[in-house]
Amino acid sequence: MQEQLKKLEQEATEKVTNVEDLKALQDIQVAYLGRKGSITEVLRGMGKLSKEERPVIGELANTVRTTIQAAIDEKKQLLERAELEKQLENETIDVTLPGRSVNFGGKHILTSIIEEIEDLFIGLGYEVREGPEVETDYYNFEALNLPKGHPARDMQDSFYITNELLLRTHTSPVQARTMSALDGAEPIRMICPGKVYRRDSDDATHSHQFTQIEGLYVDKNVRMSDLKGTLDLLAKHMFGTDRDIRLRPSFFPFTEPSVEMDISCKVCAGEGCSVCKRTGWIEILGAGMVHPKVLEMAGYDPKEYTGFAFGMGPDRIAMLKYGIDDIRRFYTNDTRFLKQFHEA
Ligand code: FA5
Repeated sequence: MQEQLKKLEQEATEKVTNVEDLKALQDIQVAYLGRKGSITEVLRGMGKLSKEERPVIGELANTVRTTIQAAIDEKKQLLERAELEKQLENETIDVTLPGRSVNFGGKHILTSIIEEIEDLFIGLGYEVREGPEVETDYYNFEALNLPKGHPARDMQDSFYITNELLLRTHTSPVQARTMSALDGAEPIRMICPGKVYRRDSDDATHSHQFTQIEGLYVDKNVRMSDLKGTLDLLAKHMFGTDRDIRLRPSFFPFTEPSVEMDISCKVCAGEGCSVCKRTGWIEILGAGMVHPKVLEMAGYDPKEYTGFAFGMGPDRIAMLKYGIDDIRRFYTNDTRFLKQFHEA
């Protein structure tokens, strides 16, 4: 039995030395020291031994057990450390790898253009106002000298919600709203940026939803030359002095006389291209002296007060300023396009 125990000790410690993973080590522990393990099996035969032999074999069995357990414990520590090192090695962070970039948002180009125009007019003493995008027929048309059935309503194809409500086709209703609110009591200098909607077919320079900025100046002795000077300043501020502008006589029922302002096309340098419809010019705004009837309807005495108004398209201004070939780029949200205009 002594020999058997010695043999088991040798066999077990050898196996422990050669084992390479924790699971196999656990199996060795069970196979030799477990309740049904080899050492336990040997000790079961102790009953057959003489009184003298029993303590000797008992002591030896304990020593063998302790030796095997010590070998297993030592190996366990070694294997656990090796496993940890392997894990750490696999999880190493390569600090030289490029970091994950964060996508920063930025102002939409139209917002920047609107703010640039607002800054200019605030500097000239104008205040910035707002009006509703769902507008009444009265403010969108009637208060602007466009009664129901007036043929000039066809100039602005509209999205009606009910007979009396529509998506505003221009920012001019804010003129009428501002004047009516003040009811002839004081002079006005205001601009109003906002979204407008028309049943226009989309093409390079037309969108069914676009932006406008309205301007209104009402006071005593406001003249056409004031309007011209203001528009000239606007053009120089937005485009510099090297771009040509022209004013053409036009017609709007709410202004008399009326003009339209064109800027020379930047895409083709005035040569003619698809953006300017081969004319070398792009229309950016309509303007004129406020019609006496409009002043009167809003409570201003046209004998005492005169005024000018303008409505411009910031979309077209952005196109002309940056040589953008299609208005639809502002609304299709291709971030590669929009990012070009983000401030660094
Ligand atoms: C008007 O909307 C008038 N309310 C402007 C006005 C205001 C005249 C005050 C007199 C006094 P018009 O329809 O021309 O006018 O539009 C004005 C500007 O909006 C145009 O010059 C153009 O720059 C822009 N615009 C018009 N239609 C579109 C469209 N479908 N897509 C993009 N921009 C447009």
